[in-house]
Amino acid sequence: MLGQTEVQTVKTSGNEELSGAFTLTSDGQTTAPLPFDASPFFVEQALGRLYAVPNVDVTRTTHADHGFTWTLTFDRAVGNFPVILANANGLIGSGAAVDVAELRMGTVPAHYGSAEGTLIISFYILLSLFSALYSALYSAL
Ligand SMILES: [Ca+2]
Repeated sequence: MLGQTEVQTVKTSGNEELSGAFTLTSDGQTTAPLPFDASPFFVEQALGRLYAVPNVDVTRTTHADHGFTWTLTFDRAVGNFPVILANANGLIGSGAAVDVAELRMGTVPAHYGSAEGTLIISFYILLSLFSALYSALYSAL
């Protein structure tokens, strides 16, 4: 029943050690420059300033191609979030690149906001009322 969180990865890479900075864009809004070695907290804060981006948790790992991978886990309620755009223009180093990938597509909870879901919930509320009434009557006998 619960929705699944969207997970995207932002991966910098190059042929040599990188320096400089890159930016991330969502729905036409761009972050402040993110240093090549930005902390997860820094990225989280920068994304938090873009109104189109919901709550996001960020973790960071290193890899062999002279860069980092930031893993962005989006708020459950947003469902399938559009892939964030990255701009590597400010990254310095041979072959410097930033790639964003959707690691897991988000989904909203089943029956979220649907008439069917409301009906099911109403039915369970009625059912529990009846069973409470029945128990009360039964124990009164
Ligand atoms: Ca998506």
